[in-house]
Amino acid sequence: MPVETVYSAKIERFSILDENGKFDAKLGKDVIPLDHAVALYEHMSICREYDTVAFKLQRSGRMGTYPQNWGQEATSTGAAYAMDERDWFVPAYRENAGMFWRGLPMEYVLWHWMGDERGNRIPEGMRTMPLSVPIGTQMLHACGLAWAGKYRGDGSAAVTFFGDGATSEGDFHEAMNFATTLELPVVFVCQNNGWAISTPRKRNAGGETVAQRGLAYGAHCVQVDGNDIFAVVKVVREALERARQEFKVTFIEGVTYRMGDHTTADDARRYRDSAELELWAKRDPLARLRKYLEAHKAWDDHRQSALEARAKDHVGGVVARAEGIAAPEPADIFNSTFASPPPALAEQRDMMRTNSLSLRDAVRSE
Ligand SMILES: Cc1ncc(C[n+]2csc(CCOP(=O)(O)OP(=O)(O)O)c2C)c(N)n1
Ligand SMILES: [Mg+2]
Repeated sequence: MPVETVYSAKIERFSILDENGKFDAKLGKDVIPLDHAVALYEHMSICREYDTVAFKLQRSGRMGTYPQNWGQEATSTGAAYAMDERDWFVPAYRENAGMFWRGLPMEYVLWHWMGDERGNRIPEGMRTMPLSVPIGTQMLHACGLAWAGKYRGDGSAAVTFFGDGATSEGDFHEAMNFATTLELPVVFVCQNNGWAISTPRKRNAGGETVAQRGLAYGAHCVQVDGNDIFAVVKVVREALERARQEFKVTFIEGVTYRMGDHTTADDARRYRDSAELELWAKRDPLARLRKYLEAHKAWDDHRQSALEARAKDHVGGVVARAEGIAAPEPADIFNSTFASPPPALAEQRDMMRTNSLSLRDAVRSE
């Protein structure tokens, strides 16, 4: 019996705008018009300011834990830009910039991290899911949303985001299996930021690339420079066409880097080399887009200072709105999981109501 190759594969890596601002005119043709590139740069810059302010809110005791998105803005913004309104955006927790591009008011994410459920009630019709902290669960939700879209024939697709570490969770494999065998219009976007808390990528996911993890399921798999918004838009746009027209699943590995700590509860200096940070600072997604815009005479120092002032102003308004609403009732933590709570939870809720009432009465009577 001869030996035949029954399967072989390769992973292609897409890059259009490199870290020095060098642009591949052939691959990058018609991907993002110049005026849109300006709008995307302004958006990501405002999101960067937001991220810095959110970090300070936590440090000054005005918010709970916060995971910085710093350095990863291009992957989610590029994907959101490539999507239609009918598509579902299904994030983890480093996709603020993409959620905001979809139109989510910025105070919602602050409310979430302030422990207020109102941050998870996404405005009707936005087709954006609340951010997901349990690692991997959202990929299965994306499959359900895509399945519903396929059943209804509404032409929608679901784009879900997760980290490199999440690809070692069972949920990832179940979602890939589900999506590929049922031929669902799902695009899987892995933000490979090099780390899963303090575990480096090579220790949390084997193989040369993370992208190849999708091959076993029969997904179309590509790697992209996740800090290059042009390349991200191109691969997500193609993946959405593949999803809509052929119900073929795409797995995209966006190679990026987490510039901050894992969350505000972490100190990455304990396990990470500063040389790595310096290397990735040079690959910053905003800096390279600014170089591109300057080369096309669409940006200058004057516009930059005006933008920085506008970003500060805008984010200041967001914080005022986030802090300006009445505090939630403690018993509200029981109200957002079940339509009708199971008896054990109802009992705990009632107990909490009684306790917080008696606590309030005790304080008042003092
Ligand atoms: C189901 C589950 N297990 C464990 C955790 C604790 N946890 C929080 S973040 C994280 C690492 C995630 O790494 P990765 O998927 O690479 O995402 P990143 O934080 O790097 O964006 C872990 C294990 C969790 N939130 N949920
Ligand atoms: Mg990671």
